[in-house]
Order: sequence, then C-alpha cells, then structure tokens
Amino acid sequence: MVQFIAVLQSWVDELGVKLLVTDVHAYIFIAVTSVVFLTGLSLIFRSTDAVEAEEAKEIKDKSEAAAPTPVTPEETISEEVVAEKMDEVVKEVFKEDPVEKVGPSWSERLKKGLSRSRSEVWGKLGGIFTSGKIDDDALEEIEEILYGADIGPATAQELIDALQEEVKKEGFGEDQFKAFLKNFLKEKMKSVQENIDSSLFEYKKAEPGLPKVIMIVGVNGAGKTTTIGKLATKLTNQGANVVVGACDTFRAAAVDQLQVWCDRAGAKMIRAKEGANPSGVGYDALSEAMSSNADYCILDTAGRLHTAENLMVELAKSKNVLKKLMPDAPHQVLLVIDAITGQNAIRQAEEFNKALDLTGLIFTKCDGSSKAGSAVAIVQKLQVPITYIGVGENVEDLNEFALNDYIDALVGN
Ligand SMILES: Nc1nc2c(ncn2[C@@H]2O[C@H](COP(=O)(O)OP(=O)(O)OP(=O)(O)O)[C@@H](O)[C@H]2O)c(=O)[nH]1
Ligand SMILES: [Mg+2]
Repeated sequence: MVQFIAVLQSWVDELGVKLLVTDVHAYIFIAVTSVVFLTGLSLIFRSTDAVEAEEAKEIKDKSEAAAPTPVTPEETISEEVVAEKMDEVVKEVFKEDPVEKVGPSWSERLKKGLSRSRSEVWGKLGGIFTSGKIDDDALEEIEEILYGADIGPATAQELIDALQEEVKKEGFGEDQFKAFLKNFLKEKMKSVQENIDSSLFEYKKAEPGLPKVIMIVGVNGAGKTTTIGKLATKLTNQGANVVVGACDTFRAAAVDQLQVWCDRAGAKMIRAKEGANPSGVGYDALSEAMSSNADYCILDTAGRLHTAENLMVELAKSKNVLKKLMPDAPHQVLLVIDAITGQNAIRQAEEFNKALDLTGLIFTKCDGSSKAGSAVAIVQKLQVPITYIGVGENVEDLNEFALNDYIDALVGN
C-alpha cells in the first residue's frame, strides 16, 4: 500500500501537486473505486442479458404464431384423407363433365348417313298414302319415284307388279306399304348377303393359320385407301396383327396417305422398293405377313377406270402373283363403290368382276349421296354381297353391312 501511495506521489510530483493522503484515505478510495467499478460491470452485463432475453422472447412469439396448430396423435391425417382432399382440389381445378363423352352410335351414323337418300327419294313414297287410297295415278307416281331411286328398272317394275296385288287387300295403308316395301327390298338382297365370310369382320384369336389376304380394288377416288385405314383399325383394335401392302406405286402421295392410316391403326405397311411394280409390292407384303405370322394382309391398289383394259389386266396379274406364295390367296377381292355413282356403278362392278371374280363390295360415301338405293340393284345384278358400308370420313364411319338396318335406315320407320 505504501508503495502504491509512493507511486501515486511520484506521478503527482511530476505534475507539481502535493498529494496529501494517508493510508486510511487510500483504503477508502480504493474500496469506493472497486465498488463503483464492479457495479458498472454488472450493470453492463445485466443490460446485455436483458436485450438478448427480450430478442429471444420476440423470436419465440413469432415462431409460435407462424407454426401450425400442434396435432395430437389421434388427429394424425391418414393417407386416405389426403387423397380425398387432393381429389377435391383436382375436381375443382378441372371442372369437367363427369359423364364420358361418347360419339354417335353406328345406327345413328347410318341413319344420318342415309338421310339424303331417305328424304329425297324413299321418304316421298310414304307421303303418297296420306290421301288414303291407291289409284292408278298413285301407282304411276310410285313407279316414277322408284325409277329415280336407282334400284334398277327391272326391280322397280317387279315391285310395282307386286304392289298392285297388295293394294287390293283390305286396310292397306301407309304403314302396310312401308312394311311391304322393306320386306320386298330385303328379300331381293337376302340370299346374296348370306354368303358373307364373317371372318372379315371378326378376328378370332383362337383361329390359328396363315394370314387372310384381302385385295381392295376400284375406280379412282372411290374410297379404297380410306376404307383400308378404317378396316385395319377395326382389326387391330380386336388384337389382330395386320400387314398392309401399298401397291399404288403410281402416286407417292397415295403411299404417304396410307402410311398415316397404318401408323394410326398400328399396322405394318410394306412399300415399293426402288423400281418395283404393283405386283412386286403385293408379293412382298404377303411374304412379310406370312413370315411375321400376321393375321391379315390387306393390299391397297391404284384406282383405275374399268374401261382401261391394260390396267385391268395388270390388276389380274397382281392377284395371280400372290398364288405363288399362297395358292388360295387372295381370300377376298373387294370392290369399293362410291354410292354417288348410282346406277353407273353396275357397269364398273361388272367389269371388275369379269377381271377379278369379286367376292364382295364395299359401299362408300353413302352420306353424301341420294343414290344409296343403288345397292339393291348392284347386289341383284352381280350376285355379290355388300360387306361394308361407309358413311363418312372418320374411322368409326365404316361398319359391316347389316341388311335389315340398312333398309330400315333407307326407307325410314
Ligand atoms: N363423305 C365420305 N367421304 C369418304 C368416304 N370414304 C372416303 N371418303 C373420301 O373420299 C376421298 C377419296 O378417298 P380415297 O380413300 O383416297 O380414295 P381411293 O379410292 O384410295 O383413291 P385413289 O387411290 O386415288 O384411287 C377422300 O377425301 C376420303 O376422305 C365416305 O364414306 N364418306
Ligand atoms: Mg388410294
């Protein structure tokens, strides 16, 4: 202590001031200084702690407010509840009609397709009976309409003869006439229509064997390629394996058109190798179908006029070349007929039949024509059945030709 005072005295001496302190004074001074110093320190530390504590409290309060309400174990949300909630959200977002949208049925398509023929020709027949009696004038009017209906003069005359007997019956009116008309037309086609090979429509997986070969022919633009696209789709949809031969080697666009249909249908298309002729493509397509165990081999041919003799000979050659691979091929040779052609289609059909021995007909574009009744005349004349009927450009617009449905849609109920 004495030393401490001496040190202080020496500093003060240097400043020229005399320090008048005793030991007691020094002790008191040091004690007071120490107390002040320590109090100051504690105050500093205490204030830091308070700020930190306050900040911590503030953070805690904030995080508690932001945090979700605590969930007790009993309230734990199950996966089902989550899925249900998600469904509700999805339904809300995609407010869609829950009823599946289904296109028109085939019978609706057929009725709509034949509506022109029905309203412009066949529908007029029923109206004749509104007067109540059938006299000679009425019969003449019926005969005229029938001629215009493209069922052929012979069939029209036959119908009039039979009708003259019918009208003599008691109570023969409009309903009886419609029933008579439908029955007459069905009978004219029935025996021929019964000869259709049902495997053309239905692919039965259980039936093993070599591919069924179908050759499609017709005049330019009749609807061959479109029909093949629709037909291939029908068959692949049933699980069949289909190979299509693009034998129309005249037009590159025809091959591309067919390729689009085949891609959609899931059918394999065989196209011409460099410089190949139509017969060669048919041959290649059939050998591919045989080696890949396909169920069907469908050949698209180039359109040609039935009067172009050299082209008809070429078609017959294409048909015969297939026999080198499969003696009974082709199993079907189908002529595509545009319904708009009307009565003239008989000439076409006769020539194609002469060159190729047709096994069936496909009646297309019935939707754009008022001449759908010509089917009756063609079937009667050729004694070859109609296998398919086309009533539009969509894939669903082709279906097997069902005689009763066709006549009902043509004449009306
Ligand atoms: N409205 C209607 N159009 C059809 C129908 N079938 C085919 N078509 C249309 O008729 C046109 C000709 O059809 P294609 O399939 O190219 O005829 P194609 O016989 O292959 O013609 P080519 O190969 O040139 O001889 C196309 O525009 C088809 O969409 C049908 O049933 N109804
Ligand atoms: Mg074509």
